[in-house]
Amino acid sequence: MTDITPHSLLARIVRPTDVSRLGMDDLARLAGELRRVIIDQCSTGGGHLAPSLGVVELTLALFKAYDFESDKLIWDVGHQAYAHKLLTGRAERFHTLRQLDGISGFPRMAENPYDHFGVGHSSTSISAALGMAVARDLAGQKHEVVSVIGDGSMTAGLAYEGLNQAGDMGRRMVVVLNDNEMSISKNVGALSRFLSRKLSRPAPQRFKREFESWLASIPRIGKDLAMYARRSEDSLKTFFTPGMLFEAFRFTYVGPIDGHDIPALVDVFEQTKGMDRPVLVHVLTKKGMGYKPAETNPTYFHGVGGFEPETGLVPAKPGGGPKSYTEVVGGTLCRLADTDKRIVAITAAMPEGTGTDCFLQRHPERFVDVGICEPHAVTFAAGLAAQGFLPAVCIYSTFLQRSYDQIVHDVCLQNLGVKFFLDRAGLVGEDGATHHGIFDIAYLRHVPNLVFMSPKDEAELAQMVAMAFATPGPVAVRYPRGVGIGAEAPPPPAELELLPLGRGELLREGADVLVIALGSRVYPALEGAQELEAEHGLSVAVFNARFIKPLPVEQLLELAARFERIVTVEEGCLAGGFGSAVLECLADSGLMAGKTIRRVGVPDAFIEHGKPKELRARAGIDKAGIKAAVVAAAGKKALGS
Ligand SMILES: Cc1ncc(C[n+]2csc(CCOP(=O)(O)OP(=O)(O)O)c2C)c(N)n1
Repeated sequence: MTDITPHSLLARIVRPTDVSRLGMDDLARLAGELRRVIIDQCSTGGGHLAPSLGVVELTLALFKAYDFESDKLIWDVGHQAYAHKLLTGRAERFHTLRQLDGISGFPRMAENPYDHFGVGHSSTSISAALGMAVARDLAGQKHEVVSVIGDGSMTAGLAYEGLNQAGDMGRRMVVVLNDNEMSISKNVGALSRFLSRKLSRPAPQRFKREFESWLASIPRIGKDLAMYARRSEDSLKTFFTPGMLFEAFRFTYVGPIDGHDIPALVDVFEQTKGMDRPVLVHVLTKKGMGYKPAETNPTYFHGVGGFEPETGLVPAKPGGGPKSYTEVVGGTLCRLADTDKRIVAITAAMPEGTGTDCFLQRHPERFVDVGICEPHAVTFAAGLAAQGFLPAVCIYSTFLQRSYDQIVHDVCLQNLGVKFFLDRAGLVGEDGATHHGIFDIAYLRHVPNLVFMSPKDEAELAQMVAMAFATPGPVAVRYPRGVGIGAEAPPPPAELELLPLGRGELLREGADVLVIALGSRVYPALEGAQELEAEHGLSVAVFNARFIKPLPVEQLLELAARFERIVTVEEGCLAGGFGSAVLECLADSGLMAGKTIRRVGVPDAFIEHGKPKELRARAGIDKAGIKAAVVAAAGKKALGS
């Protein structure tokens, strides 16, 4: 529980101007208070601790220098915005962070007038800031526009599209590059190396000196060249510092600046205000700053569940529980790759989140972290597949949304053997609307050549991973966040029985209603069916579809010929989802006449944050929701008539 004492500075702050009135000493004190509240809250309710701790001083300096009553502030990803939330009238409700009906873990325009742009997916801030700068100029207004983007988020092409346009348009805006050398894990990519502080270390400095003296040694023109290089705007200093890159994008580069030095930051932001052009302020911060456990292990504390605040220790989980779906995919991929040297694992900045960190340990030469650039990950995989490799693209369902065109145009159109593993498919919980993986069925099931499946439990998931590599062409598997149901451990991959393509399994016979369930909803449907039998005497059959594409058409038609009342169940959006596919199949086969069909799935609305269990209940896709739909489909029969 967050403790904000009445005597604290934080208790007196409800809007940004309350911060800008404070002197430097009070700002330093406030930084300490913010850290304590953020650590306390994350220790009980979980959240993005390390990113938020890293920008406490930066946030205060921005609030001191700018007037966010009129100036605009856009956080990239928004997982670092807890101090921002606490300073904008949400301290009282901070204990509800990420909870059902509480405040969101990310900035949201609907939540607060100082959340100027909603975020969750990375690398959008520069584009949005440019849009706001152009809107300001069109409207004849004068305010400042500031965006804050991390070095990890700068690995996405979208960030460069924004820089490219912003530099060309030359509008007044400030991009703050929050460089902590980390994404969730260690940051990757050539830019990350380029930004690296190693630039100011002896070797490159010596290289600069040597380069200058080499220039000077060129007969006749050398001395002039060296002098020109030293003096000109494109001087060697600029050339060999991060400024070079941003100056090439026509940004004025300022930095690097210590991102924990509030007076220095305020000074720089005040100066940039007079510049009528795009400016990039390069700020160096430490992820997890001010909390030793998070400083020492920023990857673990990037996004955490509960922990012991004094020590940072995490309560030990009782051993021997079911494995997570993520672990099953990572483990199965590793073992398949032991014998099949064509398998390459690809992650977009989430080795731990996708379980591919074990692949990195076991097969480092065939593991690639491309950074936060899901579209590139897919086309990169297509290139590998075109040369006979079998890339496993492991990306959360929500982030794969970005790669739709690459999936269609680069992979499926060419029928390339890219295997997609969509983690966190379904309602993910506390991260909320930006992170739920509920659209993948709708955005993939119409793409030709793709085989698309979803397992009922972790054992079936292992079979599907093996099947993905035994099936030619593109294959996708979707599976939920969290642990499995405790299904019996599958045999080693080589001994796994391959599933028949496009065939599901009838798990429960029945006479009154047929439930056609997919993936995570199969077991709730089974349990619901058992309860309905006991409670209402309803006889409910349950079919595990397994395949979204190709649909188990033959079996569906046989079953549909027997049942007048049908319920489809999925953990995905109803519009264009699995139930829609079943309806299309029945309609196309002329089997709709006289049938009562209900679809259970996520309704046409964005689902907010909360515990997965609470959200499934609210969306009507939990066991109770399934039972209600079956009862409704059964009609009079359910009432015993
Ligand atoms: C499109 C997309 N892919 C993946 C993620 C998951 N993600 C959240 S934060 C993060 C790392 C961001 O690194 P950086 O911008 O440097 O911020 P830091 O956490 O280091 O402060 C990642 C990969 C995301 N939010 N959006």
